[in-house]
Amino acid sequence: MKKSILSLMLAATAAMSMGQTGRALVKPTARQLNWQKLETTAFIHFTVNTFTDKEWGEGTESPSIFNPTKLDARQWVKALKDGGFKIAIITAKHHDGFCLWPSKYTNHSVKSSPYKDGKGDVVKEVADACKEFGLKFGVYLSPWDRHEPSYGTASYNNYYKNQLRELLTNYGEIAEVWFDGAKGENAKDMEYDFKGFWQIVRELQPNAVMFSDAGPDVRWVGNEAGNAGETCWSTINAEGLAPGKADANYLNVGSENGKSWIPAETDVSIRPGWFWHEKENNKVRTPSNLVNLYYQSVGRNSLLLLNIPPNTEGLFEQKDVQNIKEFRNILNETFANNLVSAQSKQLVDQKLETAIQVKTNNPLVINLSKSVTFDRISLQENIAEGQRVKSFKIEYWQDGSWKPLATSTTIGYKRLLRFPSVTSNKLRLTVLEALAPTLLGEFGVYKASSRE
Ligand code: FUL
Repeated sequence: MKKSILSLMLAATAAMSMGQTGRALVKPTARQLNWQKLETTAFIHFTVNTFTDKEWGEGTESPSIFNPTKLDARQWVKALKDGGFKIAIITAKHHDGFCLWPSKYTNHSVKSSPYKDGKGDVVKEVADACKEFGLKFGVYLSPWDRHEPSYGTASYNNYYKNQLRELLTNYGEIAEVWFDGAKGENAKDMEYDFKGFWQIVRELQPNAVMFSDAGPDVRWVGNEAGNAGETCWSTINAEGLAPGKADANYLNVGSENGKSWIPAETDVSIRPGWFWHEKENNKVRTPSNLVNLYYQSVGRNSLLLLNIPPNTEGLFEQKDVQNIKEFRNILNETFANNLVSAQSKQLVDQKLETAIQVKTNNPLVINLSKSVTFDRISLQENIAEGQRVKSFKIEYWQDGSWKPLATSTTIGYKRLLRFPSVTSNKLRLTVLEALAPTLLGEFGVYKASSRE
């Protein structure tokens, strides 16, 4: 294409996306947008720790202890499917260095274990089950490795890259790669070649999102308690951030001035630990506790990454299975019936792209189907065009006047509001501050399930 036409087109696109501050709005890539819409994804923490009752292995564990005699990855993935989770991410290698697949580059793996007489491949079993049940598949490969002798030398980066290549070439489509920044205080000094790692992922799995404290695609939410920031921007300034070296409070909230689109992922476990411990069998989060996590993550412009750990037999416990199923049933019940009038077609068609433009300080009236009782509101921006809303309020019509209902900050992909029931036939939304005119993609009004 001629250079001048190209630059004209680029200038036009930039002008359309200009925020009120005169800065261009930052937007997600297609892979980030697709990932955000998944809402709920799952972690599966499983390794030698499951058998030693530890959270962090030492790296000295003998592979002979890894013997899950009833392992059934189909049971895991079927349970996740019933729980409405869209990706399953397996800890292919945790900090102890034990590999759940028969890596060519070490003997510290399933191939030296009694599991299937050393012929098993847990990563493959999970990948295959995901294909069967229609889930996406992801891998966690810990950079910190307490077993591998080359750890602490430059050649460890090659070891890690080789393993990454194995995982990214032999198991089909990978939706997410998890780069954990955790590292023990007494760990050997080691400069990881993250740039090199990330390049391999882009080359071998261009649709996969990469998670780390600093992105490049998805960032840590800053805690493991299931709490995205009340205000949560998908944009941050990533300069100076690195996996394991980021300010947790900053990651929790993000920044309206952020130059990079790196949305927050909320990772949290269904139990106190990430790995299975018998003593935690009576500490499994209840369905309503899990529903609360959904409000605190997805409902604050983040994504829920819930961990469910298999036990020493290689199975999810029944309690965990039941609770994630019930979690989904409750959400389905709460969000089954949008009470907004069907006349507001663009706001109820479940398509973010068909958005309504809302000017700041210009109330938008939303009619309900009739006079109804409700206690939940869901708002969504068309984030394909950036995240814009800084604050807004909602009022409801009662006895001939507008009454305050809720005031809140960011919306982004989704904002869920909970409040005591009110009865009304119309609402109005006023955007109080925004980086550019709001593109309101969806608006939902609901009466929560009594089981919440
Ligand atoms: C942390 C790890 O140290 C935990 O063991 C767990 O894997 C969690 C998801 O990330 O950084």
